[in-house]
Amino acid sequence: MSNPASPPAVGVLAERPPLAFPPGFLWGAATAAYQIEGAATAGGRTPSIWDTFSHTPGRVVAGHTGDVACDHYHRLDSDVALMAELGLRSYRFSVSWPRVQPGGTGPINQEGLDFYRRLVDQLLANGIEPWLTLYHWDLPQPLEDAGGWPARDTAARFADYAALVAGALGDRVRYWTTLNEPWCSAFLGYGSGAHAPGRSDPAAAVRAGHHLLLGHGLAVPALRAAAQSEVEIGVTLNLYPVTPATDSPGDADAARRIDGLANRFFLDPLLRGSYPADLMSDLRQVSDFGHVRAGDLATIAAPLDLVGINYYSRHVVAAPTAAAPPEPYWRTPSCWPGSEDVRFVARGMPVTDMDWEIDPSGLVETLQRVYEEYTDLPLYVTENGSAFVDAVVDGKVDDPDRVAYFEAHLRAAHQAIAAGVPLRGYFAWSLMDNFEWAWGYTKRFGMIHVDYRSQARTLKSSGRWYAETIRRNGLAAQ
Ligand code: IFM
Repeated sequence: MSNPASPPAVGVLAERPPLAFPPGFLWGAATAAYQIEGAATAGGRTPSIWDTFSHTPGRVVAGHTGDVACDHYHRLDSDVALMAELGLRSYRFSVSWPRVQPGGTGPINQEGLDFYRRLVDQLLANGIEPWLTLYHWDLPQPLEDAGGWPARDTAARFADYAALVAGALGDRVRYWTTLNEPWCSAFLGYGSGAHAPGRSDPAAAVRAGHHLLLGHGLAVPALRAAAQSEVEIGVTLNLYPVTPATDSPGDADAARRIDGLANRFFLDPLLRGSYPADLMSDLRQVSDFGHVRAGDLATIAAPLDLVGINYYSRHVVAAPTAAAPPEPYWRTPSCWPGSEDVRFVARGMPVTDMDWEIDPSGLVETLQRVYEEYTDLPLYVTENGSAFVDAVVDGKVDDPDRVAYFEAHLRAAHQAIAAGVPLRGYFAWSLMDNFEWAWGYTKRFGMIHVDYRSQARTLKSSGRWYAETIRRNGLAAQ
């Protein structure tokens, strides 16, 4: 007699059940302006900090720049046709600030704006919900010259820009994200210097973080007032579960510190209206938080309609030791002011081409944490994806590792929904291969392969798989 509790006989694979997502689940793909548009000087666009940075020798791998990128600016029609082919329900893109408001102040640049109006209209015509991010790292260079994000005035300039764009597109775009991943803007841009503008000054990074939050808080009501229809406004954070490598008190404290800098620095002001006391104490050698003025935190905690979460991996950390191994740029000590001595530990799990450990359970944890500890607002995974080395063979790109990554993370997203998390949508990163910041074009995240010489687009097998997932509104049994 067979025992019902015993595992399946050898050679019989347990079938994974099909998973249906809730009706109306928003299936999307995401990109960002500097990573795909190119046309760096077209239509009145002026330089952003990423133009300056990428043109500075030694800053980006192989001297790559976003001058041409995927030339999306000139290929809008055919790119939207590809989105329609994928069956996307939504497309998350960012507006290039220096394209629509060259220099970062003054009136709107009609030619720049027209590009986004055409994009939005074409999306709508194809039944694709536009999702607009106002700031995905391309600060107009003159604003950096005037002090950049460490300067308080930049927050006010951002709110003006938000109102300009909302006044122009608020009648047709429903979903708005103010900032994408302010941790990166603050701590990679001004802490480690691995991202534009390439400054390495921990105190400036902390001020930048605050002024990004303040800019968000000022932009939310400005945007709502300027839009001529009902809009849903949120912010996108790149969140990481932070796990101690062992149960030692030292490792637990390392995890607390990194969690403070990576997650709570942003979540607490936005959703609780305060900075965590332990974080401020950890940062006391770096900043006395004298840049925080009365009323700032109430401004930052402006009521939102949704929260966007970008999830890629987990941080596993340990207390300092004398010999810390070299780390990828985003784990360099200068990204973590006040916690420079914490060690990031690799667990030997499979990694992507970014060297990021593949850990879908971290997505469930992150979604549950935000819901249980911070907010019952609708949540969206506004980015999730993986870089792998892809090859075009006989005109085709087969990328089973990326399919497996998406599948595992969508199973995790479904698990979170089943546990009660109000997750309303998922955006694959990325629609197409693109300029991966300091890595230039050497890392490919796309569901569409881009040949940067010919600009030919090839749908990868992950793109076909995602299209089928959208069509089914869920995952098939395997
Ligand atoms: O390419 C980036 C994107 O711009 C922001 N989130 C992470 C992605 C992969 O590194």
